Amino acid sequence: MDKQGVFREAKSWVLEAGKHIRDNINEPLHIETKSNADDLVTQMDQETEEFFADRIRSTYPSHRVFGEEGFGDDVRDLDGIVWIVDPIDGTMNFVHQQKNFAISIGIYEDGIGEIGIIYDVMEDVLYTAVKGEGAYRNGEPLPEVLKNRPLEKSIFSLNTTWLLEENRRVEAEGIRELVKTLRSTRSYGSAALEFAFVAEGLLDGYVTMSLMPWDVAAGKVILEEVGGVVTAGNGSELSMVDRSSVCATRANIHDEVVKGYIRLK
Ligand code: 2AM
Ligand code: CA
Ligand code: CA
Ligand code: CA
Repeated sequence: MDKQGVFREAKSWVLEAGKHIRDNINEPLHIETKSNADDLVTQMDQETEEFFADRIRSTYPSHRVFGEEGFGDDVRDLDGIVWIVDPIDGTMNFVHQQKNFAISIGIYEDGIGEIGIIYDVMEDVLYTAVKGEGAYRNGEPLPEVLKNRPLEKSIFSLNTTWLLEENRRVEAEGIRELVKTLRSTRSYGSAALEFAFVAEGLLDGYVTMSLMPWDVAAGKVILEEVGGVVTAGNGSELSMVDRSSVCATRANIHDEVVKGYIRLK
């Protein structure tokens, strides 16, 4: 793959799609629900994914598209070049807040994350990485994330769902212990932005129990470029084809979090 060429093209499409969303942010929304009443999708999610699928297919006919809203291909493996696309990550924020959402695109070649792009649309902040070439925020290099900060002085992003006893995926007691150990927690409602904030050093970690490949594909490439570690909640390799738990942190605390606090059900 001509990584620089594909990266330039992808970046320009992301900025174009983001501008379209910004320009239409006050237009009435067509909102539908998916798996349940709180699982929202809008026409803008669908239009944006269709925009990427059309551009990718006409420019790179051999590449495949793996997207949340169904305009891509039926992807079950990562052979060849696959664009993993979340047209709007944080749809609930998009609907309720008209901010705090992102476009997320990860481009993988034979399972290796080569390009990551996360665009905070309303803030006009673009996080990018090409594997082996560092991560950037609006074109400025991001430094390696701090290596020596202990868990007791760390801030993690964490959804309160995982503190509820009845959740299906993780032992809540372990997560409560984690909350007690940490300095504090935050919850932003956009997995892609939560990855970007860890890469930027605003957060020290992001732990969550149920994400899809399009939530994490770009964030993994970006965070790994600044020395972060990204795995499933049990420390195993993160799946880029199936739903997974996620532990994404600075390197020095990753093992401690996975082994000491996250007990998957
Ligand atoms: P979305 O807005 O693209 O759906 C909110 O905590 C985060 O979880 C967002 O990144 C959101 O992405 C994602 N999310 C929402 N519903 C989800 C689901 N059913 N499975 C996996 N991720 C989900
Ligand atoms: Ca969704
Ligand atoms: Ca998402
Ligand atoms: Ca989405």
